[in-house]
Amino acid sequence: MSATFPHVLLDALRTTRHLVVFTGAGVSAESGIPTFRDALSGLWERFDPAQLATPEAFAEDPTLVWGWYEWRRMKVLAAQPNLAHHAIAELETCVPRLTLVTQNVDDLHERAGSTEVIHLHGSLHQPRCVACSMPHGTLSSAPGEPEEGRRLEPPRCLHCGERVRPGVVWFGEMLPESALQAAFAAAQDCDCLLSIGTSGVVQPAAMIPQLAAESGAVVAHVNPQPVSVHGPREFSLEGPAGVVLPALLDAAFQ
Ligand code: BV8
Ligand code: ZN
Repeated sequence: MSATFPHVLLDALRTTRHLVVFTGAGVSAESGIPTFRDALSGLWERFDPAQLATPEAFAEDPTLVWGWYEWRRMKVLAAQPNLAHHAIAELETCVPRLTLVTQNVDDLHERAGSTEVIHLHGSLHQPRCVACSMPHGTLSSAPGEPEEGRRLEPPRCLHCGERVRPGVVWFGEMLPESALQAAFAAAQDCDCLLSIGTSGVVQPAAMIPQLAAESGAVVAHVNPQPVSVHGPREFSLEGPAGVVLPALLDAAFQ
């Protein structure tokens, strides 16, 4: 993609002291991981994700919710990081300081080589006891056949016998305080922020790009859909992250 990028953005990347990269489900789309809205395809399509990703849903129907998360976890195990994840990992070597903040619960950033990843919404790979919160480490690590729509009985905590739950932040649950504070601090300190593959719907994560813009940072959104921008230092780069990000790195650093 020999696209031209705004000079304000290229200059900001070349001279940044502290860059924040903020990602949503769209950065994993080209790895074949359905975005949150698409995640309810097939047999789950009759459910609303915001209804299924809640403590109430798990309490009411643990086998349905656990089956959905195990299907998603198997898809992540079978997936590979895409060119966007690799470009973000490479960005770490191009700038003095990069803070990566993700809303995603997959580990594709880590598998692409990103060294520090702030997970605002937890991880599919950190199940814990619903009662005593003890981490449950013995989930199968082989990507099985992700059977869509299959109910699964969650394992039992080895410490207290209660059910194990996914290690994600559900709707209505607080985000991990330290992760949120670190993300807010980075957004207020940075001089450039790339927001990649997010619909900017879910709070409080969606505040991150706004905080950066209000602190004077240059902000660019990477999304196949146009993102509404405000002012001369905010940009919407339309296209898939796996195409736009490698081109942006080439334009800025080659
Ligand atoms: C909280 C983990 C406060 C789970 C997720 C009523 C009741 C209760 C709460 C609320 C309420 N109303 C509002 C709220 C707050 C609520 C909220 O924001 N709701 C929304 C729906 C309005 N927030 C919360 O509940 C949060 N907690 O507020 O607690 C509180 C206060 C006091 C006491 C107690 C609590 C917790 C929110 C965290 C929820 N967990 N994930 C799981 O994954 O199962 S959020 C989940 O959805 C994802 O993590 C993601 O962040 C979000 C959106 O998912 P998607 O839409 O799929 O992804 P994304 O937004 O990233 O969109 C995809 C984008 O990619 C699109 O724009 C698309 O165009 C683009 N794209 C596609 N392909 C590509 C691409 N981009 C680039 N390249 C491509 N190739
Ligand atoms: Zn327990």
